[in-house]
Amino acid sequence: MIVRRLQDIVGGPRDVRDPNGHWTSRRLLLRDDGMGFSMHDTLIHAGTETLIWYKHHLEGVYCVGGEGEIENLATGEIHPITNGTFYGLNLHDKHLLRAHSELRLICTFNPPLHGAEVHGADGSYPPP
Ligand code: 9YT
Repeated sequence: MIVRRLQDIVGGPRDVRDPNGHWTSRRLLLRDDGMGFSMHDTLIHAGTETLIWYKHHLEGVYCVGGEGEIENLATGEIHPITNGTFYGLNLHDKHLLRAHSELRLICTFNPPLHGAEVHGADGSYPPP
């Protein structure tokens, strides 16, 4: 059984900062933990807009705090995000993520991240 607490991750190697300052990802579960997915407690900082396109991963996201929106760049649809909103990028959907206030998101990735990934210029993480 794996038991971890956020307070033990903050400030350590599993606490990954976006080089552009848009988000902070506290990586609770990673590839080497062997569960087939990763799970992160992620903060999207207020006032940011981030291009995301996970070509090599599927991501499920559950909002537990803050307010923002996601714009699907294939369709132009904009969906508000608040506490209790889930979205799943089942089509590797290219999108813009905007945080009106600080968003707190629980993110899961399949395949799992290995730990230190940050976004490339196209908004993706490298292939596993
Ligand atoms: C929602 C989202 O994808 N935010 C960017 C950070 C990423 N989810 C992560 O690695 O925690």
